[in-house]
Amino acid sequence: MPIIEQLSHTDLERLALDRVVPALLTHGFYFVDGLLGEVAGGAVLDEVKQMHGSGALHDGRLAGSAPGVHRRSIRGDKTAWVSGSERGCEAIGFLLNLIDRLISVCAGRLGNKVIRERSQAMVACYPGNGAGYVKHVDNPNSDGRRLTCIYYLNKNWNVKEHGGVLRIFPEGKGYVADIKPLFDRLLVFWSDRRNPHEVQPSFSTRYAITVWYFDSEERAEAKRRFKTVT
Ligand code: AKG
Repeated sequence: MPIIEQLSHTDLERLALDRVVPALLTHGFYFVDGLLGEVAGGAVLDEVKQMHGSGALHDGRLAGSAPGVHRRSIRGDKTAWVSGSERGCEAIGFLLNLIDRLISVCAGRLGNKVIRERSQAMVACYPGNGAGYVKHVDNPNSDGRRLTCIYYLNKNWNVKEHGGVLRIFPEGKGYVADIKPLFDRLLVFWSDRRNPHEVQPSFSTRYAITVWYFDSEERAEAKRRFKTVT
């Protein structure tokens, strides 16, 4: 049964405390399938397709790359940033609210960091032309991002044909984790150097929505640093 149809506060707590928190503390990442179910997940997908179709997605941003480096050789996605309260983003707003609730239950159990705020949501599309995103760390230099949450939206995804695997290289572990970008799957992982990752070349249109939750102290410090630099 889709999780959303049975998701009382107790169920959400159980998911957070019995599954997400232990997996994060042990392995550094966790994914859950069937988060919203067919109907609500489908509504999110429709909104994302609508955004894509209307030209709202643009080339993904590159943080501090060397001059002359071709953006598409690093990341080939198209993105847009939304709060979830925009017209036409109601289902995305519903998804974000659910992820917020889940992470707020986890937050107090993930060490002594205060995790309260998050970024806007990044809606991303790899257009299926073989583009991916080279190996990188979301937060290599203490910009405040603590947790990365990615919700995937791809029905009938066949890795052999479509590629698009997210490969995580957990720091100091002798294995990699290959995550398929499957419809209605939510992935959570530490945003820092513990989880270098790459998106392998994608040969079909690949949609995802990402949010980052902040360590309040590190975020405030990063903002102070940024102000003194500019
Ligand atoms: C990023 O946007 O930083 C990614 O690594 C994308 C991950 C994914 O879509 O699986």
